[in-house]
Formats: sequence, C-alpha cells, structure tokens
Amino acid sequence: MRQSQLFMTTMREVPSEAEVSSHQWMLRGGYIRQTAAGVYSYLPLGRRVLRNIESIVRQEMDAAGAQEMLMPAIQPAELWRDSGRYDVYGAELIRLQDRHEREFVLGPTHEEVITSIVRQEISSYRKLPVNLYQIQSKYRDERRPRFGLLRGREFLMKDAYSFDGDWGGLDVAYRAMYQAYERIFKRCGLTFRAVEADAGAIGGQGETHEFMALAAIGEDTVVSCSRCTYAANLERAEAAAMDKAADRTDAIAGGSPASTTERVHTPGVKSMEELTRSLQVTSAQLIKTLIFRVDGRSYAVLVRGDREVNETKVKSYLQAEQAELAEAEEVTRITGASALFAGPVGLTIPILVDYEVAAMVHGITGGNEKDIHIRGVQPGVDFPLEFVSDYRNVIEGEPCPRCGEPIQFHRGIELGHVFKLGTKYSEAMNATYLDAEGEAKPLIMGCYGIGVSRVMAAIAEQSIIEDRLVWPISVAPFQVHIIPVATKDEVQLKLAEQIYGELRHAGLDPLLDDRDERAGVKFKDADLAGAPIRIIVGRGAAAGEVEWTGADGVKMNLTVAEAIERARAITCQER
Ligand code: 9G3
Repeated sequence: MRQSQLFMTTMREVPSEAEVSSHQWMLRGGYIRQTAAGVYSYLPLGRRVLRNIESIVRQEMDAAGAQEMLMPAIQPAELWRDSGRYDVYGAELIRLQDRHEREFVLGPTHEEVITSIVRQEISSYRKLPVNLYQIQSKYRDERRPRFGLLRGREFLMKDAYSFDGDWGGLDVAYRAMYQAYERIFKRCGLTFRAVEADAGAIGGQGETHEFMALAAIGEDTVVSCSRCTYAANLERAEAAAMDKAADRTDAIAGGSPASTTERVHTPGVKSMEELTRSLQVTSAQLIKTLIFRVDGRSYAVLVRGDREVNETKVKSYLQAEQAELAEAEEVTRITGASALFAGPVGLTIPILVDYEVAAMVHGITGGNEKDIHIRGVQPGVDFPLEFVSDYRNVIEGEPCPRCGEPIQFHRGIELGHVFKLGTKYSEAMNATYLDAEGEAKPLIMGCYGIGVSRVMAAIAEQSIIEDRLVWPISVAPFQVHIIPVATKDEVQLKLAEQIYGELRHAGLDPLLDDRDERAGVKFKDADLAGAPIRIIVGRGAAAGEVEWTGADGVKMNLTVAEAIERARAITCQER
C-alpha cells in the first residue's frame, strides 16, 4: 500500500484517559478511535491487525474441527427467560424493545441462542459431536470501561460451543479447544499461561481454564507455583490443605470444653490496627467476620484477621450467581453493631468458617455490640463449625497446594476462557437428543471464548519495547515498511519503487512511504505503524544497497536481492 493513500491519522498527544501504553499507542497510531465510552471504531491499521488475529483464530478453530457460523447480536428476551438468566443479570445486560415493544437483549454471549438452534436441528446422537463457533461483537454494559480495548462495552469475541452425547466426548472437545488455544496464542506471539479458573456466573459442571497474557497492567492475578505446573486465577487458587482443622473439629467432638469467652470493652476502635494495638495482639489472633448478601440471603464469613475473604470462593461454595458485601445498615440489623464489632457468637445467619479459623484454638472476635469485643472465643464451642471450607485469598509465598513450594503472583490479562458447561443450558432449555436406545438425553455442552479485540491490545502491551511498538510478524498491519529518505532523490525513489514492486510480486503487502515528508516525520510514523521489517532506502541506493532493520531491531546493510529474499523468508513462514 502507498502511505500517501493510507487513512492513518496520527496523534502527537493522547487524551489523559488513555492510561495504559497499548491504549495510548492505538490512539497515537490511528488504530482506533473512541466513539463512546468503551465503544471503539477500528481505523484501517487497527482493522488489519484485528483481521490477522481473526485469521489465526479461524485457521486453528477449523483445524480443530469446529465449524464457523454467525448468530445475531439482537436476541429475544424469551430465550434468556428460558435459561433463567434474564433476571440474574443486572445493568450489564443491555435490554431494548423493538417497534412492537417486544423485548430483546444485545448479546453479551450466545449460550441461549446456540442452544435454541441446536435443540431444533439436532435430534439424533448420529449428528453428534458438533462444535460451532462465530467471531462476532458482544455487548456488556461495563460500569467502568477502561484501558481501551482491554475492557470495552462492545468487543469482538470468538465464541464456540461444543455438543456431545457423553461426558467423554466433552473431555475430547475441551482438550481439542485447549490445544487450539495454545496454538492460537503462540502464533499471535503472546507470552501466556493457562490457569485453573472459576466457572463463575456461567456455572456448569466441571473444569474451566483461563488463558492469561502476562502483563504488568493485567487486572487478574495469576497464582503459579515456583516449581510444579500448578497455576490458577487468584479467584480460584486453593489454600494448601490444612489437616489441623480436622483434628480441631475431632477434638471438640470428643467433649465440649467449657467456654472461655471474656468480653472486652474496646471503645472508639476505628480499625483492625487500633484493635490489635489496644489489645496487644496480632491480627492473626483475630477472627474477621464479614457479612455477605448471596443471592439475596445473608451469610457471615469468617477468616483470620490477617487474611482477605475471596468472594468467588464464597459464591462457588454456595453455587450462587451473585455475592457482595452487605451494606452497613444490613450489618447493623443482623449483628447489632457496625462491621468493626461484628462477630460469630450468637449470630442466627449461616456462618461460613475458613479452615484457618476452624483450626484456631481460640480467637478474638467482635461482640456484635458497639465498643465490645470478645477474647477466648473457641471455634466449635462458641459458634458452629458447619460450613468449614477455603474462603480466603492465598498469599504470595505460601505453600503450593500441589507440591508445597512457595507460590508466586503475576498480573494477567484474560485472553480466553474454556468451560465444561455440562447440561446446565440443555436442561434449562430442553435441548435433548435421542440416544442409540431412542432415549431423550440432554446435550452435554462446552463453551470456549477468546476476546479477539482484547488479544490485539494484549499483543500491543507485550510488543511495546523502549517506546517502540513492533508487532509480531503474524499480526502486523504491514509486515514490511519501505522508507525512501530523500524525497527529491530520483535514485532512492526508483529503488524504493522497485523493492515495493518486487515484494508485492512475491505476494507481500508492504507499506511504501511515498509521502513528501521530512525523514524525521517518516521515522516517527513508522514507529507507530509498527512494521517488524523496515527497509530504508538512503545514501546506499546508488550502490544498490538498503538499510534493513528486523524485528529484533538489529540494523544491517543488504543488497536489494538480499532484502527481498530475507523478507520473503520471514513472512511466508509466519502467516
Ligand atoms: C451476561 C452478561 C455478562 C456476562 C455473561 C452473561 C460473562 C456471561 C460468561 C460467559 C461464558 C462464556 C461463551 C464464550 C466463552 C465465555 N459475562 N459471561 O455469561 F448476560 Cl451481561 O460469557 N460464553
């Protein structure tokens, strides 16, 4: 392409709301423009990158036996009523009406639509298994869209859905998708990790993994072991099993020791630090009591004073859709005092007790009364140990649940998520097939997503080195950038045109900077276009020599023939 024709509007200064480098570069380089908060238009440079990522996704999905289709963004509300999800999602689900006032949603995902299609089309086990996918815009009305394409309200997703007649078939489909994802992200030039994840709102029966791009600005925390292959999203990462809790519970079952509680007056205590100081104890001796609202019901969750409650673990233990901390007045209504004085003794709501608390011989808790705490509280004696499980965030450095070595934390950007859904949607929506004995059985499903537009931003995050963006050759908007330096020098222009022609003849799509601009401007714009191969036609032109800069940033002088041959070799192996 001739750069004089390219619609590439660069920006010198970027808006302050562009906080992360990928967002800044995509604005400065004219890849995207914001149309509304979290809603973007892709200009030609951005569209080219997106299309290159899509083609890698398509090749690997097709190779894995999935078949591409396309579903509508507008979905009838009754499908979401069928699945029971219409009332579960709040403001994030964009709802609208048509001219006849019929209700619709803008699709945030397509389990309902695909299940409604397959229940009509597939009636016999002979038609199974099948894996259908699409690449299509999704809509989720994020409260705080940010970081450009990393968290948008409209974004491009590849979503695939597998249908099997048996659980073994689902395992096969899941593994095929897992391996396809490894190939996709590798071909995109990304550094990534697959981690055990939490099934979250989608629910489903079985394992689920997230594919995380490691990046400092990633919103997710990836927990990985320093020695074995264990890796998990912090939402899901298990605390190493504690047999002490079991011993403790047995000890109590053996006979109920007398209560040793002692009320302590703690007037005006405003924080945990003040409490530990005034009582001369450490936070590990405290039992932190948090009140949660889970699917509309109240629960108390107890973790040691120096730990944090993991909301996802609470939700997952209760198999709930929504869980959040109770509001202040709710806490006061339930406990009789503010959150600082909340404690388990005497509560009437269910109490979820973390393993570490259950293992405590005694601890200090709020007294469910203003300015009162209680010492010598014995788990199992002064409050029930009915729902003992792992409810806390693990801490960096504590033992790996698999091998005991210290765990490490990394920041990650979620690129993709694969789920074993099971029969959650097929049962809810009566999507069955007839098995070999003529019995109607619910289809067994898996679903597999990749945030295609988010992948573009993640690649940019990982490809900006020392204030230079160099796209991997497999996704670059242009793989080769030809730059004649002196725009008045006929020899340089002619040689640049010759290289341009030969590369195009070789099947490449190089960008030729044919503009009448100063060299400085050309190089600045070339940094924004991010081509991994740069061929500069300068003083060496008379001698038929060009300056070659490869993806590694190493410069070398080559003859035209060498440059053409090298560019061909690099590009054809990558696409
Ligand atoms: C909603 C809204 C937001 C959502 C969902 C539904 C996330 C929702 C989970 C998934 C699971 C998989 C198929 C491709 C891979 C991911 N956010 N999820 O179901 F109504 Cl507003 O989307 N879907």
